[in-house]
Amino acid sequence: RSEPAGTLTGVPVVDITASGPGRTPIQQTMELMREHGPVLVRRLHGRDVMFVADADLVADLADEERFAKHVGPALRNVREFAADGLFTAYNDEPNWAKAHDILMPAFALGSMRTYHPVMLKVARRLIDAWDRAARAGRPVDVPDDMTRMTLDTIGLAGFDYDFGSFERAEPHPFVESMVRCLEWSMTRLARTPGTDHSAADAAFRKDADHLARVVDDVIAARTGTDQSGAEDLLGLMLSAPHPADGTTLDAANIRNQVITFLIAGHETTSGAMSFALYYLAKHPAVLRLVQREADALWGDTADPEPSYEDIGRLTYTRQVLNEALRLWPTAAAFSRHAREDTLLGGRIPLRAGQAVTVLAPMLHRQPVWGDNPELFDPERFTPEAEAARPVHAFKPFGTGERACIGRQFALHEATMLLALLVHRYRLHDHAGYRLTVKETLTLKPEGFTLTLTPRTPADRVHAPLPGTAAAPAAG
Ligand code: FDE
Repeated sequence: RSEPAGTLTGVPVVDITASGPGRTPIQQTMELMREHGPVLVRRLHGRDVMFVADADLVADLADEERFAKHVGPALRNVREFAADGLFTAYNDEPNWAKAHDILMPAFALGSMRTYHPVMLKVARRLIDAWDRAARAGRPVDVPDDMTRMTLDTIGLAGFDYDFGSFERAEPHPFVESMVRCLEWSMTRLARTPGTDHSAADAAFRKDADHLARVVDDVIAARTGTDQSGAEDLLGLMLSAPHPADGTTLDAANIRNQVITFLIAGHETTSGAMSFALYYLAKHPAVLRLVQREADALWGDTADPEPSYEDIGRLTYTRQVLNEALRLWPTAAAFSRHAREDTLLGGRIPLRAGQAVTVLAPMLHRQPVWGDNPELFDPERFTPEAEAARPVHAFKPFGTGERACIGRQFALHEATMLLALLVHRYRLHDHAGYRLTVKETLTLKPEGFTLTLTPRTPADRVHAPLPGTAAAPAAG
C-alpha cells in the first residue's frame, strides 16, 4: 500500500518506496490516479516523478513554445542500447534533426503506397500460420503472432531484411533480447539504491551486444551495393543527403536508427493489434460491424487482394483500433519538460528543465470521454465525436515535433491486418480470457489466445454499409 499522500504546491505526493513499483508500474500509477486524482507526484527512494492525465494540463504540455520532449530516466536507460536514435535522442543532439529531416519522407502518407505490398505479404504469412492452426483446432497466441508479423513487416519494409518469424517455433532471438533490454530499462528504474545488480547488468550487456550484431548483419547485407534509388528506410539512411548540408548519417547513428526502428516499429504496433483483437473477441456486435465493413469490400473472395485505397475505406476498423489505443495506448507514457520557469495550467509551478510525465491510459479515461470511460465503444471515434472533443484528449502517439513518426505506418499495417483477419475467421474466446496487461515499457495482453474457424459465405454480413454516423451504437 502507498504511504498517505503529502502535497507539493497543491499536488498530492504519494510515496511508493515501501511497496515498490513492481512489474506493472503503469497500472500501479493508474491506480494511484484513481485514488488521488489526475495529477500527482510519485515518490520512490526520494526520487519524484510528476504524472499528469488531466486533459487541460496535457493540452498545456502540448504547447511547443513552453514545453519540449523530455528524455527521462526510462528513455535514458533505453539510450544504453539505442543511443542517439530518433526515439531516444536529446532535442539538441544534432543527429535528431538530421535523421528526422532525412527520414520524414519515408513516413509521409504517400510512402505507405510503397510499403503496402510488403505489409500484405507479411499479413499472408500470418494468415497461413493461422489457417494451419485453424485446421488443427489449435489455439493461436495472439500477441506472439502479432509480434512475428510486425517484426517481419518493419524488417522487410524498412530494411529489406527477412526475420522469417513464422518459420520459427520460438520468437526470433532478436525479439527475446530486445524484450529483455526493455525489461531491464524498466526494472532498473525501481532499484533500491546500494543494492547489487551486476548480474542483471552483465546479462543486459550481452543482450544489447546481440541487438547490435543483428543490426550489423542487416546493414552489412546492404552496404557495398548501390543504394541510389533505394527508397526504404535503410536506403535513405545510407544514401540520402541532408537537405540543408548535403551530409549523410554516420555509421554509428545508422546502427542506432535501425535498432530504434526495429523496436519502436514492432512492439507498440503488435500490442495495439492484440488489444484490438481482444476487444473484438469480447464484443460480438462490434466484431460484426468490422466484418460488415470487410465483407462490403471483399465479399466472398477467399483470398482478397486489398488495394492501397481499400485501407483508407476501412474507417470503422480504424475506429476500433483507435478505441483499443484509447483504453490501452501501448506506449503508455511520454515526458515533457518546461523550457523556462512556468506555471503548468496556470497553477503548478515548474522550474526550467523540470519534467512531467503524461499517463495516456488515464488521460484517455478523463471526463471528456463521458461517464463510462471503461466501456469499449468505437463510436467515440466517428468524425463527429472526434470533432466535438478537445484535440489533446487522445495522445497514443505522443505530441509535437517528437511525436511518433511511424503513426501512419502502424495504422496502415494494423488496419489492413485486422480487416483481413475478421474477414477470414470467426474468433472464439475458447479460454474465457481475462485481461492481464503485461508491461515491458510497452503494454500487451499477456497469454491471450483464440481459436479460429474459417468464415463461410453464410457467415458474411450482407447488410449494406450505412454512413459512419448512422452506424448502430456498439455495446
Ligand atoms: C515516437 C513515438 C512516441 C513519442 C515518445 C515521446 O514523446 O517520448 C509515442 C508516444 C509513440 N511513438 C507511440 C507509438 C504507438 C505506436 C503503435 C507506434 N508508436 C508505432 C511506431 C512505428 C514506428 C516505426 C514508430 N512508432 C517509430 C517511432 C519513432 C522513430 C519515434 C521517435 C520520433 C522522434 O523523432 O522523436 C516514435 N515512434 Fe512510435
